[in-house]
Amino acid sequence: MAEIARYGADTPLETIGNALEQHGAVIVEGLLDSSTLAELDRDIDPLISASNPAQAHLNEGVAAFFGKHVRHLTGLAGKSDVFAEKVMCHPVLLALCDRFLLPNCADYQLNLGHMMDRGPGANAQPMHRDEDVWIHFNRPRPVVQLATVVALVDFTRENGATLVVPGSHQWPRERQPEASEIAVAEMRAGSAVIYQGSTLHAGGANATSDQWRRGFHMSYTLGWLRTEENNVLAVPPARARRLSRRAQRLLGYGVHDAIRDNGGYLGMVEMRDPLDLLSEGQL
Ligand SMILES: O=C(O)CCC(=O)C(=O)O
Ligand SMILES: [Fe+2]
Repeated sequence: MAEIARYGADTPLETIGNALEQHGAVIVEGLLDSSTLAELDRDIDPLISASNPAQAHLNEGVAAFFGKHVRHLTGLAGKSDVFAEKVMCHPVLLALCDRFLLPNCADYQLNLGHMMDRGPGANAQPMHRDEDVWIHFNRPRPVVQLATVVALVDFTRENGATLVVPGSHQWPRERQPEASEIAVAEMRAGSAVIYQGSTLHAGGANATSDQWRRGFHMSYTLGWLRTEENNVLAVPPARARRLSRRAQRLLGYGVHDAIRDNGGYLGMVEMRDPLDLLSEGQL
């Protein structure tokens, strides 16, 4: 049975990054401490109970991918400041983004910040690569995405821990994993499985447990690519104003300034950086 390399959150980032580069996935144990988990629960509990697992989806493909047993909470940075500051801006996640994404852009951004509460009866998702959302971007291509599933409860094989195929970020696209090549990201609440956008993975089946498997599914991408969630609408200026400048930048309020690389200036308003307009009260 395949295994995912595991490290404590205080392991040197170079070691974690090297494993992520080599295997396409790592587990970081203890990324969030128990007091942060409790703060997140306080923000999330009242919202998730209003979420309907049988909600309508964008189209039949998306509906089949998620199924009818999963409660969703999207645009999390606009719903929980704790998520925005302590999860989205987590120093381990951002250090890994510096290493994997920054060589290919002037600044990276959040792609999506989504909570899935995968209930009893949830089927396994099909194996997929998250970066396939940018299907029109031909290969070979640089690393475009770093993704993570952060466990908010203990993830077990029974309750549908994320399935990951170590090494598959380097496989030819048509290669399918054998059962023995699929690892199960069993981990304690507060730990995270971090993987490249090109690594095969899937939410596991919650077939035999009576627990909701609650986790954040979030990812970061290059600052010049369109994001899955429209973060400046999910976190409009009135809400974004109270967040740190780092969080605002990750949400796409900052311009993507590639002038120093002989490129251009993306995302401006009134020919200025929206971050400055936000701090001056003009947005
Ligand atoms: O929740 C999980 O374990 C994985 C979710 C996932 O891969 C996705 O929704 O793209
Ligand atoms: Fe995925």
